[in-house]
Amino acid sequence: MSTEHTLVLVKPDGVARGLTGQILARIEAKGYELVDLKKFTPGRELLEAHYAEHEGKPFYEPLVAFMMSGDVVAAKVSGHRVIEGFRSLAGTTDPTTAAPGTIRGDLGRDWDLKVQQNLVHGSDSSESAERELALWFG
Ligand code: DAT
Ligand code: MG
Repeated sequence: MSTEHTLVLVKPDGVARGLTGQILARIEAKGYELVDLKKFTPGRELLEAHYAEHEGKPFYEPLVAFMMSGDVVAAKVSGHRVIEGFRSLAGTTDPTTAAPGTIRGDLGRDWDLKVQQNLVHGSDSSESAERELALWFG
């Protein structure tokens, strides 16, 4: 078995709504390991580096502002194929139409025209995971 690592963020909407425990429980119930956890309000510099691929898109500024609006819980999660597996648990980006059974589909919906408040972030590839884990966990 080859173990990989991914970055999961419970975004400010998830923390503010008291869903952190439920979200982390789904990750553990799937059989993944929570290797490291921290809770804090991220600053602009970290978020701009994290979301560099989206710079210039219409939702970029609202996204950074939303992510700075309160505490997030960052998790380093490990397991076989966890990058793909967590993306599948999270569901598609738009929480209004994400499939039932997923975190976004069961617990989320859209509240804002400018940015989708979709409860969680998960790295989308091994390159992203490595880059993002270095940013959030050093
Ligand atoms: P994901 O979080 O599913 O990997 P992404 O990387 O394409 O999605 O976008 C990052 C975040 O930006 C996403 O979680 C919510 C927000 N976002 C993406 N596309 C959007 C859109 N068309 N309108 C509003 N917000 C959007
Ligand atoms: Mg993404």
